[in-house]
Amino acid sequence: MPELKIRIDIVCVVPQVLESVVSTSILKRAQDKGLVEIHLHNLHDYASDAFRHIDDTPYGGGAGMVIQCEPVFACIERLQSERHYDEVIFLTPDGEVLHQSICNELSMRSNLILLCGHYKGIDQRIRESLVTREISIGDYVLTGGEFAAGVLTDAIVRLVPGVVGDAESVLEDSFMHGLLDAPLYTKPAVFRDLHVPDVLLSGNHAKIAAWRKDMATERTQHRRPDILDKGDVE
Ligand code: 6GU
Repeated sequence: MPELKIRIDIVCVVPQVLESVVSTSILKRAQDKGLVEIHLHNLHDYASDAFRHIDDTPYGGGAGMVIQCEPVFACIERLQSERHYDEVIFLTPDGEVLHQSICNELSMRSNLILLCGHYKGIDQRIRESLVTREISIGDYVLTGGEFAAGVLTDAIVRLVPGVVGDAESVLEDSFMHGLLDAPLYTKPAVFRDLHVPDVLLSGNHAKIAAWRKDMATERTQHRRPDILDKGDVE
């Protein structure tokens, strides 16, 4: 199998928000194993004035501040002069809503830039000249794109071969086959008077697989009928 490695550069206003996210747990292990590189960039480092300003008031008036072209162009053009990027993704509530299929697709890329907005938004010329794709993580509004970039990074990195120990577990997760996961149990078999379903203790793998499929279907019908309607169940 070819060695797959992904590099993600996150360009943002408050990199501190993401420092612990990228330096602990699975994201840390993925980097230690050399499967992933994650770099955080602080837009203030690319400001052209001594006060490290990166935003100003909107032309035409209105509330809130807008991130300026200069620092964003300086940061992204510097990165692009060092290597080719497959996508420059702007995290924004008016982007395409994130879905597992987008994560699957992005996990096969080599180099990605994730650009986080903050304040009211960013200058439209950045979106038109630098950004190749715009993604939202759902229909609600956050103060900035940092958490969204953390979510997207986590969802992509766990799909890179070798990052999650058990490849089967990644493939069986909720959404991968268009169904939610079946319920899970672990030891002990009886806790207080709560019993693990007998079928899971039976050792009959065919019966267990059939039970899981039934439970997953039932759970999906009940909680997310919209997924079943799409008909992408394998
Ligand atoms: Cl990507 N950014 C912000 N600020 N809010 C969001 C979002 C992104 N996705 C959902 N809400």
